[in-house]
Amino acid sequence: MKHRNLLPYRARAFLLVLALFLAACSPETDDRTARIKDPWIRLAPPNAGMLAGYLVLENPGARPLELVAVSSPDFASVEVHRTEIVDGVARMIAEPALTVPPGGHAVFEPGGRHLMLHGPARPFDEGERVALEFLFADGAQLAFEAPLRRGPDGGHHHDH
Ligand SMILES: [Cu+2]
Repeated sequence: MKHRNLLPYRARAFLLVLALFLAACSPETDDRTARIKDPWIRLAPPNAGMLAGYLVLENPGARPLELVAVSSPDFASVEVHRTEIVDGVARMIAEPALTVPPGGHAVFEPGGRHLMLHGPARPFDEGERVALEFLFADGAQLAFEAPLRRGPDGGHHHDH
C-alpha cells in the first residue's frame, strides 16, 4: 500500500487554490492583524459640530499595530483624542498615531481615548450606522460600522 499521497489529486489542487486565494487576501487587514469590538458613536444634538466614538481595537497579531489615520464618508475629518485632567480641568489632546502591542488592545471609552468626528455631513438619528475606516502604518485598511447610541447616562454629554 502507498501512503505517500494521502489526499487525492483534486483535493490537493483545491487546497493549492485555497492557499493562493488566502495569500491574495493577505494585504487586507484580517482577524490576525486587527479587530474592532463594540464600536459606537454618542448621539449628539443635530447642531453638534463634532461627535465622539468609542470601541476596543485589538491586535491579535505578532507585530505592533500602528493606527495612523481614521476616515469616514460621513464626516469632514476624524482624529484620535484622549481626555486628560490637567490642573483639575479636562482637556482633549490629539494622538496623531496610536500603537497597540502584539496581543494587546486599545480602549476608546467615555472620559478617555476617543474618536473625535468633526463636521458631520448630515444629522444622525439613534440607531443609524456610520461607516469608518482605519488605516495602519503597514498600509492595511480596516472598514467597520458604528451605530449611534445614547451614552450610558442617557443624555447628550460633552465629556468626551
Ligand atoms: Cu475629543
